[in-house]
Amino acid sequence: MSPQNPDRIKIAVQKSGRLTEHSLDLLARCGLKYSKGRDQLICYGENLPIDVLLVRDDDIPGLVRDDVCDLGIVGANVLEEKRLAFAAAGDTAPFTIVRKLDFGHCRLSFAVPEDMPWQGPADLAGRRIATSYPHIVGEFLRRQGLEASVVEFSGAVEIAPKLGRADVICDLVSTGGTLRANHLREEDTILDSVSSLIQTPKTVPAGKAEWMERLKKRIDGVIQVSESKYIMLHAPRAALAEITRLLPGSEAPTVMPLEGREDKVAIHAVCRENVFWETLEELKQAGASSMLVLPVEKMLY
Ligand code: PRT
Ligand code: ZN
Repeated sequence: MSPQNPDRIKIAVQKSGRLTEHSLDLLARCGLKYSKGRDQLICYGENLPIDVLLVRDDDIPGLVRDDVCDLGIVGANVLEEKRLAFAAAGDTAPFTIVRKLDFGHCRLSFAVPEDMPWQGPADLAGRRIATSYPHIVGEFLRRQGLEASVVEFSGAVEIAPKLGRADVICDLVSTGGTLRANHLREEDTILDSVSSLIQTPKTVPAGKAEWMERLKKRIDGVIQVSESKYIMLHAPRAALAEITRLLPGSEAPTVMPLEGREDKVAIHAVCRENVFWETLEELKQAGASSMLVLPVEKMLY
C-alpha cells in the first residue's frame, strides 16, 4: 500500500516533548513498524496502513478537527483548553476522546507565593492569574462566579509572580519541584490530566474505520499488559479460597493438581494489577509457596 493512499490512517503525535517517546513506544507495541520521512515530519508505517505525523502537541486537536489526521495522542489539559476555544468559536464537536492512556499524568493547579495566605478559590477574586490555559481558567472562574483577570503566558508561567506580572499562577504540576524551586505553593487543582487518544467525529471509509478499531483494541491490550502480571504458585487445597481472594484483580485462576500431593495444588492466574511484595507476603502467610511472578507480553480479549 503506498504511503499516499487516502485509506491510510494518519495519527498525530507530539514531535518532541514529554509525550513523544511514550506515544511512539505505544504505537510500536501495537505492532507498527515505521520509517521516518526525509522531512522528519511523517513516519510511514511499513507493515500497517498507519502513518504518524509529528507535530507540536497544541496543533494535534486542530489537525484532528480539520480532518488532516484521523487520530491523535495528546494531554487532556491541551484537549480541554482547545475544546473550550473551539466551542467559543461555535464548533462543539471538534474531536472525540476515545481512550485514556497510561502516561503523561499531571494536574492543572493554582499556586500562590509561599507567604500568601489561601483559604480557597474565593481568594482568586480581584487577582491576576498567569496561565497558559486561559479558557480552562476562565471557565473555572465563571463556574465559581468569580471576577479575576487572566494573564496569558505561553511558557515559564512560574516566574510571573516574581516579575510582578501576576499574583497567582495556574499551571501544570507533576512532582511539584518547579513550584518549590520558585517559592510557590500548590493549592486547588482544577484538572487532572492524562494523555488521551482522540478521533475525528466524522465518518471515515469502512477500511479505515476497521483499522482504527483494530488499533484501539491493540492499545487496550498494550495498556492491560503493562498493568498485568502472570503469577504461579503452590497452595494448600484448604487455603484455595483465601489465596484466590488475595490475588490482585484476577478472575477464575487455573487450579491444577500436583503430582503425588493430595493436599496441594498449583495455581496460575493473570493479575490485572501490579503484584507488590506485600501481596506475596500475604499469600505466603496464607500458605502459598514457590511463587513466581512473570511479565505478560501480549493480551487480546
Ligand atoms: O513543543 P510542544 O508544544 O509540543 O511541547 P510543550 O512544551 O507544550 O509540552 P511538553 O512536552 O512540556 O508537555 C507535553 C504534555 O505532557 C503536557 O501537555 C501534559 O499533558 C504532559 N505533562 C505531564 C506535563 C508535565 N507532566 C509537566 N510537569 N507538561 C508539562 N509539565 C511542566 C509544567 O508546565 C511545569 O513547568 O513541568 C513543570 C512542572 O513539573 P514538576 O515535576 O516540577 O511539577
Ligand atoms: Zn505545547
